[in-house]
Amino acid sequence: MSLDHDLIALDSLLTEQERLLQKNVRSFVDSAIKPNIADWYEKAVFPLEIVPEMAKLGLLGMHLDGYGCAGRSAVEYGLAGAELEAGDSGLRTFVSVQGSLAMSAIHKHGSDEQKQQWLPQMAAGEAIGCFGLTEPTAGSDPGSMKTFARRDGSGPDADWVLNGSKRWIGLASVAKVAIIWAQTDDGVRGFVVPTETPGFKATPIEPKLSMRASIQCDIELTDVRLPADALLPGANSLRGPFECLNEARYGIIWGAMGAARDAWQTAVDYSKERLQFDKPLAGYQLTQEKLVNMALEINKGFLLALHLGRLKDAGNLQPHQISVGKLNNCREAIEIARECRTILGGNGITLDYSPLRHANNLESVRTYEGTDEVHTLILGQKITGIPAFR
Ligand code: TGC
Repeated sequence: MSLDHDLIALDSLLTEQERLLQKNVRSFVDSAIKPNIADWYEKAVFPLEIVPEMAKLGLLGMHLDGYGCAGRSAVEYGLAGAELEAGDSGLRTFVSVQGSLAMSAIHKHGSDEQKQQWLPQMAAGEAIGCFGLTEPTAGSDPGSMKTFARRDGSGPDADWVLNGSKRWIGLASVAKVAIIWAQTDDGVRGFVVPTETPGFKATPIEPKLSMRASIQCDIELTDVRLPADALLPGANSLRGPFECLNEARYGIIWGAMGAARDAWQTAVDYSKERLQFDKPLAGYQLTQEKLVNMALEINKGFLLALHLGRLKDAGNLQPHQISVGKLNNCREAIEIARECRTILGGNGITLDYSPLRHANNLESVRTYEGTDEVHTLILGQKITGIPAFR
């Protein structure tokens, strides 16, 4: 499939190395994901078999340094995310949960022993990780989490015992390790929990109308006993998980535009072939206006993503700027995917075409990692100085 959306020579803003990575991931998506995604989506399976291929491409923890990670730039991570989400949001979400959340938590906040133990096997795709922050009654307000970690005894070597529940945790039922955030007597702390630990139970949430080629789970933690060194030493408050969320939210800025681009290209191709009243749909002014308006937003969305990526690579990206990108690009992408469906008419509601699948997935993407409403209020606070959360 050709790609016609680039009206402003976006490619010219990329380096040779960035273009090569983009090309390699696109070709992986074209050969390994696109031919199978409708089947995976219909059957609601996450294709575990492609994890080793993603690892081989260096996509797991790709923007992290050392410990077997690829050490790629933020822009390269974003470009890969866009290509993966052009395949399906569920596949990009796996890379994001693995690299931006679970591995980032260990990389940013873990001890050297925790990094040595987990990061190489996670980068190699031999261990899947998940990130347990959200709870059944604590979504936008993770500070109200009820999961509690108590020390069993005194002194630095005392075990931790975790009790509570988590919800909407990506990949938890296939994960080997979970990063679990819990209240303690000293505030919110993070724990590295091997999922084989007695008392850890993950159950997929089914059936879903979105992200069907991905897994989201409930987790129950019942007297999960951990050694003292399961604590992430570098995370001392809610700031710990938020610093990981920044990474995942950044990836979404790119990913959402990848889904939009794929939906749009599908609509362009269809409209050129589909005849109505003896003329291709693409020849009607109404269709052209839709295609043009969507192309403008895709070009602007990618420009925004690239600008924020360059800021991130320079070490200057601020959390509120991530909110600008996540809010705008998710909002535009879902509108684009829905508008593309209109061009496909009735055929657009089948799994033969990607736009409605992308639109359904984007319902999740605009909700996780901070809803539209949360990012609006983060920006409202930035502009007015007044937090409207409480
Ligand atoms: P607040 O008091 O404002 O902040 C607490 C501490 O965190 C710091 N902080 C940040 N630090 C870095 N980056 C950010 N983006 C940060 N946002 C806040 C803050 O400076 C403070 O630090 P310190 O040192 O003083 O302790 O906390 P609040 O809860 O009142 O904040 C309000 C709000 C709404 C911004 C925050 O709660 C929020 O972002 N809520 C949305 C939560 C969210 O995104 N949840 C998604 C969870 S992950 C998930 O859904 C799983 S998806 C992946 C999967 O499939 O598993």
